Amino acid sequence: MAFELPTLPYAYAALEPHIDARTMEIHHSKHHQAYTTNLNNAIAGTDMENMSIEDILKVCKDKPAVRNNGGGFWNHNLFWEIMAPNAGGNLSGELAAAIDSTFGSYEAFKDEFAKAATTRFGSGWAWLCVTNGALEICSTANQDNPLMGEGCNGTPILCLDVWEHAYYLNYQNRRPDYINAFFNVINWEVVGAKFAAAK
Ligand code: MN3
Repeated sequence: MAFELPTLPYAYAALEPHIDARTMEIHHSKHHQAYTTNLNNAIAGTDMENMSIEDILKVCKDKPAVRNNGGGFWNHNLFWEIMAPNAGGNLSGELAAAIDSTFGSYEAFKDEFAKAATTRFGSGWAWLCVTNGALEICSTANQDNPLMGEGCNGTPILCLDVWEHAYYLNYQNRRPDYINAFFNVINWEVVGAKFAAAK
């Protein structure tokens, strides 16, 4: 049972002008495909072949090929899912209330998440997690993620890829501009459902 590259739930151009079509195409069809293929190769013939990806992430820390490619596979699955065209801004309900009570306001949450994404040195991810029922922001290096016990060690409900391959074609060295644009494509409906399930 091999892992498969998921089909994007929208067209490559759907997130423009915030994330350009060429970046999306290369990111999904080349980068994410490579993580998927290399994960399958790394677990072939091992006990991990019949495990869920979440279970694999819990036990792969001393297996670099599985850690890097399993993380890459899982992280991008979440990343595509929590974005949508014409999204952003529609934050309401339980998650909105939790963001207000945890961070003070949506703007304060935005600042803290952007700071985690901006200050991650080199390649990695920024996360919003549910840790013991509470919201928490963190970042991780490379393709590590909180399910491995890295960062805030909780259940990720929102993530942002800050590897250069995620933004360099359109934004070059301007990572803060890419981070700012990301808030226009967050699918809060999906993130809210993940919050409800995780807390
Ligand atoms: Mn990536």
